[in-house]
Amino acid sequence: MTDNHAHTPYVPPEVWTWDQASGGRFASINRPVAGATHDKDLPRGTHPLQLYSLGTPNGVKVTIMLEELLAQGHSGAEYDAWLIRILEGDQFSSGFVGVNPNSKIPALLDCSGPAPVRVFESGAILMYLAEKFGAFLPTEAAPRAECLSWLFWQMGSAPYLGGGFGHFYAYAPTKIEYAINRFAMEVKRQLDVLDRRLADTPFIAGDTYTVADMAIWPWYGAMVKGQTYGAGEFLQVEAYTHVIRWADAVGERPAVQRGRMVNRVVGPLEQQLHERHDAGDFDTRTEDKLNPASAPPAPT
Ligand SMILES: N[C@@H](CCC(=O)N[C@@H](CS)C(=O)NCC(=O)O)C(=O)O
Repeated sequence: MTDNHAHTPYVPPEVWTWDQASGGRFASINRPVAGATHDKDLPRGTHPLQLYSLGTPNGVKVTIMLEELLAQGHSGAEYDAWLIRILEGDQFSSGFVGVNPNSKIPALLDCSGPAPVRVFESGAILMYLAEKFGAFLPTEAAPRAECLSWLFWQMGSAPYLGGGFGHFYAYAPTKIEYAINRFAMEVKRQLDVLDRRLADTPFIAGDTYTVADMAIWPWYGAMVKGQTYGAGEFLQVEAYTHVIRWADAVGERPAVQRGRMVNRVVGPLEQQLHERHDAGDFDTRTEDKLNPASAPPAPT
């Protein structure tokens, strides 16, 4: 008798039920309900802005913005960046859910006013900070519309790159040709959108560097540099030469290099700064903290 089970086509039942084990790599955190799983307050530092995040592309957008604001001299953008380990379920604490009912990083608490202001969704955080400090978002109607169009383009498009292509190409427990084809096509189309745009303008929104670049770079900049899902060759990313030129230019900015390190828990240790509470933290690398013997001698 042959086992045909693996080849039986899936027919959705009348009513969907949750089979946690089918969640693959993210089975431990994915669930079909919202809300907190445990009672725990968030830590609170001394700076006006409290960021609860992780160094994923969505998290990095915000730490780049904060580092850019500080580099421009906006001292009100001083921040504490706390690490939220999503694979361990930190995003389901009562404190985190209070700042983001959607339980996803990044989440920001602005404590500079009489009452704390919570902001969630990376695009909303970028816009909030841009408006608060009057930076990296044009104020005139036409360039502002262009910038916000690209910012919202990113928010709508990246889930096809991450949740669609990345999930089915790299993480799904089985390789499903239909799903990979569908999302590979969409990601290539999106990269072509950017490539055509960047053939005409140095930055995404035009002549100046804005929140649109900060939002798009961690996703699509990493993609064309072959750093995402091991899919550089599969998607032939070297074809998007204008995106690569822009990705390199953005990646050279010192604030981008700092922002990329914050709350980062993967890759070379010298590029990880698990929490950031002071501008000087960048000088004391995570590696030095984990292994004090490797740290340079303290200045006398
Ligand atoms: N649209 C959201 C997406 C945020 C998001 O997907 N965050 C992921 C990490 S990159 C997360 O926190 N996942 C945890 C979970 O799904 O439980 C944003 O841009 O802020």
